[in-house]
Amino acid sequence: MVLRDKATCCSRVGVLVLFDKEGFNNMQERQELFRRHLQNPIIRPENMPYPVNAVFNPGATIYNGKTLLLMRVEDRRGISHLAIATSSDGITGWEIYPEPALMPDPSRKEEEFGIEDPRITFIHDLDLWAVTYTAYSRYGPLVSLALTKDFRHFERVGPILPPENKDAALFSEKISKKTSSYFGLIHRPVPVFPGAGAHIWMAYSPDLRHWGGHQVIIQARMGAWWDADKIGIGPPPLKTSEGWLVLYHGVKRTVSGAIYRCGLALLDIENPDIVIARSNNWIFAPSADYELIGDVDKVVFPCGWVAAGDELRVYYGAADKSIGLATAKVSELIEWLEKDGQEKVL
Ligand code: BMA
Repeated sequence: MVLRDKATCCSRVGVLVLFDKEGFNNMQERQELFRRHLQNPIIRPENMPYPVNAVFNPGATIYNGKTLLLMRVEDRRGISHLAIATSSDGITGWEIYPEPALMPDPSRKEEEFGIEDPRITFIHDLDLWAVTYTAYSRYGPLVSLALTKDFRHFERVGPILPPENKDAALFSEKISKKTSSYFGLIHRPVPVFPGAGAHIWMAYSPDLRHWGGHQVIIQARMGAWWDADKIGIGPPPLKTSEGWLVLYHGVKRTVSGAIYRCGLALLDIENPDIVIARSNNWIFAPSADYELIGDVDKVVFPCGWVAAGDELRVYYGAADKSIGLATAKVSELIEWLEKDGQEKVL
């Protein structure tokens, strides 16, 4: 029998390396292709410089050479705003700005109950960052947009898609269609039509303000599937040599509540309406204590990732309470998707 001593990461018979030198757990997660950081959750409510209930679901980007997280912070009324944390290596030494970055605007009806779940995209053509987020109005949640060049001043464009709609993320580059090129947006409307389902849609715009060309690109599956109840994009699509890589969450309702897990899809680089592959199995699911137990149990909810070459750092909300970090290799994800992904699912 191999006796493991977890504290020293060694077995008494031979050597069993549980953790690699950067402190990521190498066992088990292999199967899911994501490696959680040992110090997860990397940011918790008690790390905030003012009292909050939860800090979770962050957007992510590189700004001024540092990793910047735009985090959803839920205050002790239950209303969310956005706050910033930065780190030189994207893993440790997080510095949290003393003041919130973006508060719900009291003059905007659509932000009455807060602003949530930001996704950050650097738009090359405009040389600025676009932040899509959920504005929580009494008429339902909708998609709003803000633009920034420095993460201190934000130009609020306001609502770009009416309720109920959330989980929206922009493409970093314009997409050519016939004679013109357009900004691309993935979003997730929820129709009231019975049985219509909550699927991932594509939309296009000439100016980031007016959106059309809406169509379903990835459907929630049915029955017992892990992504049968509803699906929504996580971080903005990542441009790779094989296509736009999409990490999306899928929800399954059970008698003990919903489970939020993640899967992958690959969209055609020229025409992202075309799904090249989509995972059958989920690749990331709640399993650590901080993902299983929180304000909403059994939730992993990524909204941001940062790629450095092949290395991908994924930032996710854990059980609607804190922020986790997991890493993956882009090449491994695509290789796996080629094996596990069924082609053309619609
Ligand atoms: C979704 C969003 C997320 C949240 C998740 C799990 O609908 O509201 O902000 O993390 O549910 O509660």
